[in-house]
Amino acid sequence: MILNGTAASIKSMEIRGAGRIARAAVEALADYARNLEVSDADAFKREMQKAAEILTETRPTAVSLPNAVRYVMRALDSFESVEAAREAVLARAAEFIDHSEHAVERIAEIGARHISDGDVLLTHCNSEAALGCILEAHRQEKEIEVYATEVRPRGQGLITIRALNDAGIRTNYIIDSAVRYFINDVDLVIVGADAIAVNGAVVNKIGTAQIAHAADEARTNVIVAAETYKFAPRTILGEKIAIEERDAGEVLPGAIAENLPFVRVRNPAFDVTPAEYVDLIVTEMGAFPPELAYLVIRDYLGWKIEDLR
Ligand code: RUB
Repeated sequence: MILNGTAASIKSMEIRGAGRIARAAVEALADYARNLEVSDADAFKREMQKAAEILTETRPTAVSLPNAVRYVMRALDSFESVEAAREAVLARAAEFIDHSEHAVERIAEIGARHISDGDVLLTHCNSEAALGCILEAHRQEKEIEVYATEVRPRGQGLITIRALNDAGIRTNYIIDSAVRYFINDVDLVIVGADAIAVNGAVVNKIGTAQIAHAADEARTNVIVAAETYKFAPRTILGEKIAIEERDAGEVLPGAIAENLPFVRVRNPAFDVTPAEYVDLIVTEMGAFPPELAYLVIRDYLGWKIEDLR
């Protein structure tokens, strides 16, 4: 069974990026359901709930993870036998994965419309949704150039520049703190999201807020590419999105840190960009300003305030 392996890989970031995390968790849940041997339907539900918890506890910020797990687990709201429950879980898991893959493709198509021939783009971290838009614009033969950040401390920028290089896109690789230095050369910032709150605030890789602020000052537009399952329904009730703080050793090796008893390393993995610094959110349902986040949660995801209490 792949459940524990997937949970460990999400924690260690071998599997990373909000969309990939969601799909991997759903695949692990489906695999668990396929192999679960229990005598009755209640035991099936209990075991599935334990598996769902193991997966959702791996990383706290990407809301795609609980949203995806919840989507699959709704199969267990009502069922009559173990076999019926198993089938329902497998069907919903397949549906989610199919939806997710199509969503990323659709976002690429819609996002590419907002990239013009001759544009210089800047992206941060490694987002398959954001990168999808850039690659699609290139595929449409728009002449583009990209600035990609390094992304301390885990270096996800390296994955991004490899993909851009493989596509033959002219790319500038810069350290995170060089963004403001180059921002006047940039026409459009395009990033992904781990979560989007009801007020349109975007949670993404640490440093995104700083980049959006620099972009705002330079009058450079900021686009966020995100599937609808990254919207966080519970933020309607004022629930905050937890920001993961990772191990200090990712920033400063233990051997150095232990000689600095008065120094505490802080390592938040994400930050919050207020809606006022975001011009457009591109989802598989279309592109809209961040102020309309509530409509996605209510009309598209179908959450009502009653569901949240
Ligand atoms: C990844 C990150 C990405 C979003 C969106 O952080 O911040 O921008 O998850 O990615 P980490 P995608 O590397 O810590 O997981 O568009 O691929 O879902």
